[in-house]
This record gives sequence, C-alpha cells and structure tokens, in this order.
Amino acid sequence: MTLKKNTDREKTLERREYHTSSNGLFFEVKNRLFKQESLYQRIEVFENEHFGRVLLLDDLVQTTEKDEFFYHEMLVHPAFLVLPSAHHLLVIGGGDGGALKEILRYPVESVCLVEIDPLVIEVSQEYFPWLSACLKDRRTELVISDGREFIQKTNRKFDIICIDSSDPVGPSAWLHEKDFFSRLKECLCDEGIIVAQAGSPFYRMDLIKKKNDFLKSLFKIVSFYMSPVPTYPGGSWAFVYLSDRVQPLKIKGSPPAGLRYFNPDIHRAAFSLPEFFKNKLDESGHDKARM
Ligand code: AG3
Repeated sequence: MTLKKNTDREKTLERREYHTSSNGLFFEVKNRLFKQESLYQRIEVFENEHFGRVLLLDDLVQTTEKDEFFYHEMLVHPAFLVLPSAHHLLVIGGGDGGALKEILRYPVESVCLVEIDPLVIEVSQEYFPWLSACLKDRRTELVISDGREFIQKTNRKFDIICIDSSDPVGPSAWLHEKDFFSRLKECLCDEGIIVAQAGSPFYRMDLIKKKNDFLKSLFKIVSFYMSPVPTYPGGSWAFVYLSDRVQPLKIKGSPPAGLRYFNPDIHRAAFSLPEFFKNKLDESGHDKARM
C-alpha cells in the first residue's frame, strides 16, 4: 500500500463518514455518480479506487462493491445453515438487493422485500446491478412500503425474516425498537428465525445491550454474532439471531457454493463473543446503577 502525502490529498475530492465527532473513515472520490435527496434520505453513489462503487445514505456507508459480501453473507447464511428448509422469507429494508442475492442462492419459494424508498431501488438497479438483478427474479415480491405499516397489516407468516436496516436514525429508527420486534414475532412461523443487523460493538455497545434486554423478554433464543465489515464503523459488525425453537449452533444444512466469507467454521466462530461484549450483555440493572 502506498501512502500519499497530505499535500496531494488536499486537492482530491473526499467523502467522510464520522464515527465519533473526532474520527471516522474517508474515501477519495474517483468519480461522482449520483447524488439526490429522496423523500426519506440523501442518496449518494461514487467510485473509489480501492472499494469500487460506494453507496451512502445520509452520509453513512451502506455498501461497497469490494466488501459487500461480508455483510450480506453474514446477514443471510447463518439462519439457513440451521433452517435449510426455509421457503418463505421476508426482508425489511435492503433495497439495494444484496441480502436478496444471497437468499436466492437457495431453492426458496418466495421472498418478500419491503423497502420504504423506491429511489434506493432505482439507484441500485442503475449502479449496483450485480446486487439488484435478483429484484427481477420470479420468486421476489417487491413491496414499496414502510416496514412498520407492512408488518402491522400483514397476516402472512415467514420462515426467516432478515432486517437489513440502516442505523437507528431517520427512516430506520423504528426498526430498532421493541414494538417492532414484538409485532415482527407475530409474522414468524413457530420454527422461524429473525436475523437483524445490530450495529457496531466497538462504538455502540450501549445500544446492543439495550436491544438484548428487550429482545430477551420477547424471544427464548437471543444470540448475537459478529463479522468483519471493513467499511463499517469499527470494522467489525454485530448481528442478532432470534428464535423460540431453533438453536443457532445446531447445524443442519450446508452453505451454497460460491460464497466468499461464510462457511460452517465461520458460523461457529461468529457466535463466540469477545469479553467486552459478553460483559456488557451480562451487566444487570444493578451494575448500571453503580456506574
Ligand atoms: N445496512 C446496514 C448499514 C449500517 C451501516 N452503518 C454505518 N455505516 N454507520 C446495509 C444495507 C446494505 N444492504
């Protein structure tokens, strides 16, 4: 890797995502491809020399050409490894199509994808066709709607539900709340599994702890797991696995061919959590009061 001198960099257009008020991640912009304010958020696509195409929503990195596989594989394949018989799926968010692309590697019967922002879909179809081509698959049912409204109205049940939300601000905020998960449970088959992205363990362990506490009052099995995602804050990301019946480490299937990150060893390892993570989850209300 060659480092450029600061003086060269000053001339180059950059995009930054702040991770705290004093640090973050920057990308040099090789080509500006798209920038528009939709009804819900600011959508931006540019090209970076190393990461290829990058999608930002409200200045937060959602996906890049180079590292999307870590996140999308880890959102989808752990649930299938323990529930290979899943046929009916629901994805909330994920209008870029990345999670859907992973799901459609299996012989599922239907996937309903509920995305609030039609412009995210259009942008992905234009600039990330390798993710979004599967939106046209005959098994895909695309619903443009607020996830909240959809789950409040539907009486359908799903085997696996994937929550591919953004951070708990703006249009994604409700997708991190107790009421959402409690209603979502009613859309889940008895043997079903929900998997949701759960944020940065390094920066937002407080939010993960809060989520853990309310999720435990809703589901018998609440298991967090982790994966690297090089362009997300902290470089390592949390996901949460929820079920009443299916244990996350009882492997029953095998992953499809062609994956780049996930395999059964990664699956087992991903559910092993570091000390700071386990300690925070174990903290009782009493410990908190002392701090
Ligand atoms: N959804 C999770 C994005 C979280 C990123 N957060 C951040 N950069 N602060 C990604 C959607 C991809 N399908």
